[in-house]
Amino acid sequence: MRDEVARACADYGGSMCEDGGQADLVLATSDRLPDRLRVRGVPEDWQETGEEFLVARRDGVTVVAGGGPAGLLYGLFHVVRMGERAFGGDFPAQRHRPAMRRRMLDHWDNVAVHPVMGQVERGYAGGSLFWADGGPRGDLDRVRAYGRLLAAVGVNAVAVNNVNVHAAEARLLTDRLGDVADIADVLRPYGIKVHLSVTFAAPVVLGGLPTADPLDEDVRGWWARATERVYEAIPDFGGYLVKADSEGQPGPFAYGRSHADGADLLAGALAPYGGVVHWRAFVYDHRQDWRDRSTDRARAAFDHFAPLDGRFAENAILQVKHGPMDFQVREPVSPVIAAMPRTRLAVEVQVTQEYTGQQRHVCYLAPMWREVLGFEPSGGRPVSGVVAELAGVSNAGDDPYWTGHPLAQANLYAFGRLAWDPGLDPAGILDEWIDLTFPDVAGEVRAPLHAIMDDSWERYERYTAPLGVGWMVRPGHHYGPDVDGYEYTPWGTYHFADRDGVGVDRTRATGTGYTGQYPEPWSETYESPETCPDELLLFFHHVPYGHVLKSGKTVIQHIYDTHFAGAEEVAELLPVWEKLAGPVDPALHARVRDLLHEQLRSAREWRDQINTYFFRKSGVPDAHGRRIY
Ligand code: GCV
Repeated sequence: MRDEVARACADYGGSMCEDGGQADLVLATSDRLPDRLRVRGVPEDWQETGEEFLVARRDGVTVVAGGGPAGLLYGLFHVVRMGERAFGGDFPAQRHRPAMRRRMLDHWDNVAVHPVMGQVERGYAGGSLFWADGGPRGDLDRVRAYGRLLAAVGVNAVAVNNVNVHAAEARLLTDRLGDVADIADVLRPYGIKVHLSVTFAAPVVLGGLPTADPLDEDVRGWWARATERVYEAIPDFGGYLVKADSEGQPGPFAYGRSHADGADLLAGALAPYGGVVHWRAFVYDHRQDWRDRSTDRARAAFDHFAPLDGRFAENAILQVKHGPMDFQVREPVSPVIAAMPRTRLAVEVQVTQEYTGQQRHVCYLAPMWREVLGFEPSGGRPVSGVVAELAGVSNAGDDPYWTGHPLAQANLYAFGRLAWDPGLDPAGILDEWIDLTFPDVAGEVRAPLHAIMDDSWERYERYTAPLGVGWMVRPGHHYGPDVDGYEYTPWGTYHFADRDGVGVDRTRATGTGYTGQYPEPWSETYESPETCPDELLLFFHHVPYGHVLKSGKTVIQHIYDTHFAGAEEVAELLPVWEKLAGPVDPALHARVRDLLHEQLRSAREWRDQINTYFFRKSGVPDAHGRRIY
């Protein structure tokens, strides 16, 4: 903390004193605040976890009182966000505390370069910040800078390796633990705990046991001993993150055990030390038969986990992807969130833009996350009130701009801010990011950046897969259009387009029954094409191309119009960005310009492939006679 303030003084002027005498900014944990500076007007019990802080200005002195060291650090960064407002007129005490108890970034970073997925699975920002070519990357200064960046947005937990745990990564739990401890030491001053993705098969692959059965005594003993050693090396270790029985990862199903059995095994090992296990609900059959229309991947998480509600240990957190599929540009909110009131839940979002343009397209995701967190699954409580935690798959790497696309930094920023306060307005968050990122030219860049970014999520949706149907991406790398790429595959991701119509019938009446996983009012709302929101129509229903949307357009005309419009809008971004050539650093400007050209090329490709595909399938011409191939 002292270093942080000293650095600010060195960069911007001012000096530090230890007794608060003549200072115009006083920073102290509340127990060390002199009486005369005590912040008044707040209840005595305002501190709960040490992450809260108070800020007030009285008689020309701005006081930040932290509930603990982390709260103090967050308070300092809050003052930075406030800028001059923190030192204008007096203002009464404001209490700040995070809505989400854990605000966690999961890195899908591999220690050893994976032959297909590379150093970072679904990473679009260069290499890993932690690992390179089979070992630690060795640049702890960069890790320190990352910790500082994350603390500035309130992130307090980081999982340092991929949930797909391969051979080298498995050993982080045992003989490579020192590498994890080094990262933990560097992140600790920033209030960040380190978590580790572990393989459920660890007792077999690392311990040489014949089984990883969660009910086996030797297996329990192995995990207890392994965990004891972890805490010897890292006393404040956060816990384990597990992807089990999913996309080839081992899990409890192999032993005829449930996922509650699996999670509780690890929760039991972690409990004596206050650690937690994050157990992912991303469990589905990726070896489906596309001919079988009764199997529905969207149903899987609910079918597996809802019956287990109440069976998870206190320190087990079920981590649920925000939608039932896999981070598509538009999905309904996962029905698991409303179905497990007796289980601690974390909702997982994807900050890395796997399906939203891979950090080559501008796609500001805060509006999507705001919508997810504000959705009321049942009984008037928003998702943000139901779940205790927000987890995000990190979009950062060793790229000089952290995130590949410089504007994708705003997603990292927004993730932290929404985890802290899910009620924040995405445009307001963007303003904060603009002020902090372009402090000298914020006034000049603000309007153009809002024009480019505010609507970028829905713009991306307009030129890609329509009306909630999702996918239509190139299998494997997931960039660019391939309408039938997944259609006849075992992955369970279909659109069922034929000459008459498109979409997936997930109704109770005639489809897979998925709508029945929602409580009222959503089970009814989604059941009927009349009440289903347009943007999710094809997720829930198979409809004829002539089906008329609430907008008054037919589905086919909507597809044509949005694709022409989306690509056209991208073309309009280029001149907007060109105007920023003066105020913005030339290298950053050039990077974004190149990426915008790629976005335009890709948007046109999407437009033409989607429009051509549906024109050829349906035979219905565009009402406006535009060019379709
Ligand atoms: C880490 C999707 C991605 C995978 C990812 C998986 C998951 O399937 O394409 O790369 O694996 O989600 O969330 O576990």
